[in-house]
Amino acid sequence: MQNRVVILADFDYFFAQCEELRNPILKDKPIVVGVYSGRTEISGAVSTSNYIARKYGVKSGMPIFLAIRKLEGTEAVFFPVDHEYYEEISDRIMQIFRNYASDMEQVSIDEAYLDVTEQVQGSFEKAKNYAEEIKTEVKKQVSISFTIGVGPNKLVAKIACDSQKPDGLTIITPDEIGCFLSPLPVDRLLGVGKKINAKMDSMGIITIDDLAKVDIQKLIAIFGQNLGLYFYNAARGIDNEPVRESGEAGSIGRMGTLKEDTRDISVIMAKIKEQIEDIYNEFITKNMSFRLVGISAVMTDLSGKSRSKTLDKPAKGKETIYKGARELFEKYLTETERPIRRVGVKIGSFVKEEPRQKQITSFFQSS
Ligand code: DGT
Ligand code: CA
Ligand code: CA
Repeated sequence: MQNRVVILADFDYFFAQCEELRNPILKDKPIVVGVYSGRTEISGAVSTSNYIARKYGVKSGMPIFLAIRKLEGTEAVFFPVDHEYYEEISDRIMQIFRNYASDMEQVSIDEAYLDVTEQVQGSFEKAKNYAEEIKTEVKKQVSISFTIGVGPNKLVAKIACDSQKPDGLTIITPDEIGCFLSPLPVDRLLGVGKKINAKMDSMGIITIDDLAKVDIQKLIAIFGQNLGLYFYNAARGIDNEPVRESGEAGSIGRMGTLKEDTRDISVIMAKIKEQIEDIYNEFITKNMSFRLVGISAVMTDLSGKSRSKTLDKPAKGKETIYKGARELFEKYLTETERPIRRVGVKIGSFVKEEPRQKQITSFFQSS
């Protein structure tokens, strides 16, 4: 079998970079984005900050008053989190990613895996140019920088990505996995949180190489069958999890900008119809039915709304998506007077005809 080529893209200092994008004049100043609890003007926590603010010691999760103290005497600017705006930018980038990958799995608002095996014919050399091309295209269209990790699977791509930020590009070929992983601390592996890290520490397991030297029976005895086996493989950079579109959200959706702002249902549905074609092509490969149809709309002031409906029984047809989306848009248009700029449609609540394969992430729920 040909080896896979998997990319993980992680947007740099994402919320703060979005604020830079909308206020370019602030680019050279420390920028902090925070969740304000509202009790006092400065109570709350730092969500993220740009790299200039990080130089002064600002970190995610830190109380805002502490960030203010660290940035005293600078021209630092503070923003409240504007999730809708960040999501809008994230959606635009994810949409571009889709054109570059056979499969894309969005992990969070600022992270996605891309399976590009076919696009680069399994070649890591080609993957380097390809990754650069994606970065350039996103910079051109959205002006956001991000970091890419490339590896033969998701596990290696993720650790590669984390190893050099911001605006990084790290490629780990199958031959390099051993040297790359060995010296890293075990908590760089997904699934090694505080508790497990402490446990491993007490067993003298500090690096991934230490972990790779532990007997599989011992790992299973200590961490259980699933997790033990996972650690055994992870320490060797083995991971067969596919890049799958439905991801955590368990839905397939598309979002796009209308040619012009409108409230005309036929214009909206023409766009939605294109998106349904796309969604449907992806959906039929899954051997599943869906129970949910949803729409979203972004208005001219960039405010956004979503609506969805649950079907009486699981469905498989394109027409059902179209009919459901049309119903939802018709109803939605009676609720607002503003023109719509962007529209999207999704299906979800999948019911599979065969039992689902257990996903790695389900092992971690108890840790
Ligand atoms: P990076 O990737 O190191 O350049 O920086 P970010 O800011 O993109 O960090 P990342 O990828 O860990 O997180 C993505 C977004 O999630 C980030 O822009 C804000 C949010 N976030 C991260 N950590 C925290 C946190 O501790 N609290 C809150 N409220 N939000 C967070
Ligand atoms: Ca990030
Ligand atoms: Ca991230």
